Amino acid sequence: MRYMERTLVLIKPDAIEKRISGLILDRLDHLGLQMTGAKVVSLTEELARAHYKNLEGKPFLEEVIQYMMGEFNNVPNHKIYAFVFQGENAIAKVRQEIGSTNPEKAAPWTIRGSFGRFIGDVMQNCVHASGSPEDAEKEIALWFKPEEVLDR
Ligand code: IDP
Ligand code: MG
Repeated sequence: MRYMERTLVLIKPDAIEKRISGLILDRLDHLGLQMTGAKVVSLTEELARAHYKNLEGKPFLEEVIQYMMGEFNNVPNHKIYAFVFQGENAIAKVRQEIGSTNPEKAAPWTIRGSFGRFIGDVMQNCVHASGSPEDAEKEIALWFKPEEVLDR
């Protein structure tokens, strides 16, 4: 069991457009983790590319960058909502609650299963959550200054 993990959660432009940020946070709240960071970010292409560096070479990378930049949704200012959650097994707990990457394959009761969809052939899956402790720490450092996250 992993203790006191931290994980980065992003609410993506499709979820902001649908006004379901509150619903998503409600589901995450029920996991019993501590929210230790929260902010509204105006996403730059530089940050989007740094965040998805591990997708380099994938055929859908440019589509994902456009999606994260809000080009497929009616959301001004390249807005993304970013959060840090902390607690025992935080990474697995959040990943389980958000469901599989592909919203059509995600279990129906998960966040992506409930609210994600394809618009044309663009996958819109509502949320990001870190996949491993190493990724989480890298991602939190990209999105948050140390003083913007409460101490462990
Ligand atoms: P994850 O978000 O579940 O960790 P990753 O494989 O890390 O999934 O991919 C990062 C993001 O890239 C996904 O959340 C999704 O927005 C996008 N993505 C992943 N696979 C595909 C795909 O096959 N087509 C289009 N977009 C994809
Ligand atoms: Mg991932």
